[in-house]
Amino acid sequence: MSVPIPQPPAIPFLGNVTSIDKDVPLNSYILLAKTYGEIYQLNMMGTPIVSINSYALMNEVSDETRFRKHLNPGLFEMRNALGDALFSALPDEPNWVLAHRLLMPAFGPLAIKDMMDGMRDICDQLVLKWERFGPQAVLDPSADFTRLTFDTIALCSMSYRMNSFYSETPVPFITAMVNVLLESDARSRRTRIGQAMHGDAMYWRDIKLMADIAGQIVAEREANPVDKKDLLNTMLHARDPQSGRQMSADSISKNLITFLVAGHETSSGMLTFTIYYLLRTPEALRKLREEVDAILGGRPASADDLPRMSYLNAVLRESLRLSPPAPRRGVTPLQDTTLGGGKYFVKAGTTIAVMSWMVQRDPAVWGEDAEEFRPERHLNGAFEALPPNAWQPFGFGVRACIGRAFAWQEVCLVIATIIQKFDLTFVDPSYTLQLKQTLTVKPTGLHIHARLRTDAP
Ligand code: MNH
Repeated sequence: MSVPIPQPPAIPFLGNVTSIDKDVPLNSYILLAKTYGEIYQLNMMGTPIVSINSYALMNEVSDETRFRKHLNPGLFEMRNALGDALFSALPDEPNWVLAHRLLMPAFGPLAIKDMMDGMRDICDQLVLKWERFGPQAVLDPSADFTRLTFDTIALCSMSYRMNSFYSETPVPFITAMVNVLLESDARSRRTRIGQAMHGDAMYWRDIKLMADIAGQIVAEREANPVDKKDLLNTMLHARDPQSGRQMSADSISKNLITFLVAGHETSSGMLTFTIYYLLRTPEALRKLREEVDAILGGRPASADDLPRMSYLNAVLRESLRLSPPAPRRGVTPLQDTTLGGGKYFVKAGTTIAVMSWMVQRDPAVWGEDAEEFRPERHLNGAFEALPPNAWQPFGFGVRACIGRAFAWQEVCLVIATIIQKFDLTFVDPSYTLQLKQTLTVKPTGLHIHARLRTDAP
């Protein structure tokens, strides 16, 4: 027998929309999960959204025979900018199938190793900046990591220099992107009349600005061809052996923008969360430094060094467990179904929000200290021995992250290099984690000092 899914009190017409925090929706979802438990349902202006918060339920929906990716309303609005490119495509859209098949190899293990020089180039720019600013400077790691990840994806996948480190304020693409992300989400929460009264000229102008920059990158490559199997050349020239199809100009533009957006926001959040957790946990910072010094000594990290740093890898796994920068994903049942062993009925097509932020703190998997940052829990084969689908910061199945290996190598390199070079401290030792949310979440208000180490090997 199924039981009703718990639902917070709703008001007529708008439903639960007004009870969700406008700036940081995640904070509301965390509170709701603490109040209602493993599952609850919201009514968003007439549309039901089911949120799931336990390992058991996430594991159940991680099954492509019963469930597939579903765009939540905010992501659906992002199609205004990203169309049917990889991230925002509907299930099985033809351009997704083509782009997925052609572009996966551009982010495979061999291709990623070849990107090491580009990654180091940008990482050195960050190190030089922090070194030159000196130990008194108040650094904003989130802003500098955004410069770093944005420049890295553009250089490594398109051989294009954004030069964000030479700009005091965010470069125009970033400003337009943040506006479009926020506005897409806001649009999804407005009524049709509310939207009609709310002008959208700036929204469409920002979308055009992003498309213009994509056009410029393509035009420069076409005027100056290079002999390289990077993402851009693959998009421009690869042909699907099965269908003989090539990507259209529109699909190239939308995917290029997608890679610039998806390729930096999350990795930048991951870097900032990791620095936060390390500063909060001196014991982990000390162990990490010991490992970095033992494996690298004073020399620059190579691509082969990074996987050998087991404590570093455990730190990153733990950072993504507690604070996945993409804190939820959407799925929907292919047919009317039940969840929780027959307990909860869910109609085909219903939006289910998988709250990985909550699930990855489920004591059933992680124990009573689930809320603590403890990299040791992933060491000595423990990570590999986790129950299936317990750790999902990169999503699941055919629609999982295409940039996972890229992000991992980039973040390993940057954290190892920073720890090798600097002593870091909080500017405000009483800082507690505050979140900022667009499509992804990252810490806000975090400031640090970086002093060159005097005890470096
Ligand atoms: Mn990434 C999909 C998280 C780095 C490009 N990414 C996803 C999904 C998650 C995710 C979760 C699945 C979303 C969903 O189910 O709706 N991504 C991350 C995290 C990092 C990350 C936590 C870094 C940390 N992603 C990157 C990088 C790139 C990238 C770097 C580009 C190089 N991600 C993508 C693309 C998709 C995606 C493209 C969509 C894939 C698809 O649907 O086919």
